[in-house]
This record gives sequence, C-alpha cells and structure tokens, in this order.
Amino acid sequence: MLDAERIRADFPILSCRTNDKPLIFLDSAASSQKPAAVLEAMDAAYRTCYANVHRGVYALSEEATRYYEEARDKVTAFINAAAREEVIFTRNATESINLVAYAWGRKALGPGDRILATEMEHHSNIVPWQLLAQETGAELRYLPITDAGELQLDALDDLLDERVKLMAFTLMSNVLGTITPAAEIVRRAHAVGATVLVDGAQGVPHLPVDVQALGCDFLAFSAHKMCGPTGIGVLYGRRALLEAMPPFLGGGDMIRRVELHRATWNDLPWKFEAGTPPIVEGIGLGAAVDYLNRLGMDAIAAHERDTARYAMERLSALPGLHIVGPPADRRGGVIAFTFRAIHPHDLAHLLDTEGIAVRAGHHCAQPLHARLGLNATTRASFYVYNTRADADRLAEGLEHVAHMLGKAV
Ligand code: 7TS
Repeated sequence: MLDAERIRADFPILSCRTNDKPLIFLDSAASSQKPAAVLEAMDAAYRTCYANVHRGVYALSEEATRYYEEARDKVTAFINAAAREEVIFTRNATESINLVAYAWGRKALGPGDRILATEMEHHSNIVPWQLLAQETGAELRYLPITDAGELQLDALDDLLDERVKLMAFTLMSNVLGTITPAAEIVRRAHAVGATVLVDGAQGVPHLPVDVQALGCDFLAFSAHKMCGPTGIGVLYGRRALLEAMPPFLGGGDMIRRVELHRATWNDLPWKFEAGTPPIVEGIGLGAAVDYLNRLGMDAIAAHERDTARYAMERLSALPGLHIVGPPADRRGGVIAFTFRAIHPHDLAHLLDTEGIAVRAGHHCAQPLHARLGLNATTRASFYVYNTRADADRLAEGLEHVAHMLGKAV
C-alpha cells in the first residue's frame, strides 16, 4: 500500500493554503498536481541542457535530444509498447485522438462504414468522430450503458459486425469512475476486423497498462493527468498502422527531404511530430513516469480503490447524496454525485470556501449526463496524494453546506 501521507510531502502545492484553509485537492481527474522530482527535472533542463533538439550539431543540443528521446524510451517501457517508434508525442490526449481521426480515419472510412463509441465517453472521444463521420459518410453509433453506469457488453453482439471499422472507448470514465473490460472489448472488436482506439486519459495515470496485453491499435493519453506537465501527450499506435498513415501536420522535423512541390517523410515516430516539439515537457513526462514507477502502478491502483471505497462509504451516509456509477470494486478514484437540490456549481463554490477543490458541471461528458438524466454533477477525484482524511474533510464540508443551507434545499 502507498503511504499517501509521505507522498504528500513530494508535492509542494499541497502545503499551500487556499481561501485561508489548507488545500484539499480533489480534482486530479481534470489535472494532477506535480511532484518536486518533475519540477526539478524541468528546471534543470532549462538551466543546464536546453537547446532545440534533433537539429543541432553542438553538444548542448545533442544532450537535450538525448534527454528528450530518453523520455520516449521511458514511456515505451511504461506502457510496454513493442518499440519506441510506436510512441508519438502530441499536445495531449485530445490531439492524439484527432491525429488518428485525420491521418488514419480519412483514409480508412467511407460511406456505409461505422464508428462505434460508447455513451460514457469524454467529448474528446466523441467530437473527432462526429467530424470524421460527417466528412467520410461513415455512421457513428454508441454502445449503451446500464443505469448503474457500466457498459452493456451484451449489446456488443448486435452492434459489432464487419461494418464497424473503428471501436473507440475509454479505459476509465472521467465521471462514473467505471473501469471498462478493455481487453475483452478489444478482442471482440478485432474479431469483426475493427481497429481499436483506447482513450487512456483517465486509465493510464491510475492503472497498470500494457498495450501488448491489451491488444489495442491506438492508445491516447495526457502527461498532465499523471504528475507530468501540460503541453505534452502521447499517441501509441501499432507500427504497421502508423507506417501506412499519411502525416497529420506538416513542417520541420517530420520530413526527410523537401522540394518546392513535394516532400518525403521522416521515419517514425518523428513523421508525426511536426515543428519544435515540447522538449522540456517531454523531459518532465519522463520524470513523471520515473516517479509513478517508483510508487508502483499496482500500488497506486490499490490505493485509489481503497480511498474511493472509504469516500463512497462516508458520502453515501449523507442524507440526500446520490453517487453515480458502479460500486467501489469496479471503479477508480472518481466519484461524481448530486447532493439534495443544491446546484453543483453552488456546492463546489461553497466547498471551495472550506479549501476543498472539486469540479462541478458536465465534465466534458454531456451525452453521458443526458443519459443519466442530469445536467451536472459535483465530482471529487482522488490520486496518489489523497488520504482518507481528505475524504473525511469532503464529507464534513458537505455536512457543513447542508447545515448552512438548512431547509432551503
Ligand atoms: N478523455 C478522458 C476520459 C478525459 O477524462 C479527458 C480529460 C480527455 C480525454 C481529454 O484530455 P486532454 O488532456 O486532452 O484535455 N478530462 C477532463 C476532466 O474530466 N476534467 O477536465 C478534463
């Protein structure tokens, strides 16, 4: 088990106060905080070995290139990709998904083809497919969820046939916390010949992920949700698919040779990395991967399960509080809920005055909220640095709000 109390000391921001109260940070599903190891690695990179990468012939540029490319090796090992050429650095999970929609989808899809997503997706794993469907004439369909917030796997029998060219789904819901049976879905989608994209934005920071065991064709995730910096994300893609895809963005670095009217492409992974890359962010992501490895992904997952179970017990004891999504043993550390008739924005604002940071709204999952019959929820999300004491503070904060608003709600 993790010692979250000790881990807290690694995160400078957690000793800050907000609204004159100690900060209780419960919004890591939106973006995680950063440990000193990541901040120091980035600071050291700017201070001691910063230059543009891949193009300099001088020692400083070679050193920066080595650190940046070492980060790719760390990510390759972290998700157990078969080769570093399969790990493309993007801006974030959203850009990774769009890269697939543009560079793979425009060639692979046409009228009569189908894209299958699920009702629990983040907008990032919906809107790129809507655009692609509009452009190619393909049809976008959705695997439904149960009232308990889990995928209706038996509906796959009807929905999955050889017309489905792409199946895109999340490893973990950013609202319900649901962990999806990803390997089984990949297997069934592959059985009808579909290509599979897994949205790992919530899964990769919180669960051990092995892309070869999972068998997916693409995996998208963001560094900023896994203790790393903003501005860098990852697209994992199977090499044969990436080789066959045309470039996404054109410019420097992604070419081998340019003439006035044509160009040839660089090797993987650089074919998909046009322009000066996020150099220091890459180094920061490498440091974040080292940090998560030191804690151990199995231990992280177990810690979050335990904290979420405890928080769910505490919260569900409050009269008028309703948690959406499955039981604690089938979810990660994300708990979205409604509380009496209090609007989630008001609730989040009142909790903030107690130093408790939670998110309120539709969490970029409007179709999911519509399916649940809700406009908005309040969401508490837990990570490596959250303790049971944070869950206690949240429960006390909610009791305080209920007491303050009294019979009005
Ligand atoms: N997919 C899922 C499942 C997500 O939760 C998010 C971000 C994304 C994709 C997009 O990630 P990005 O880094 O490209 O923005 N989720 C959230 C959230 O739940 N609250 O703020 C961002």
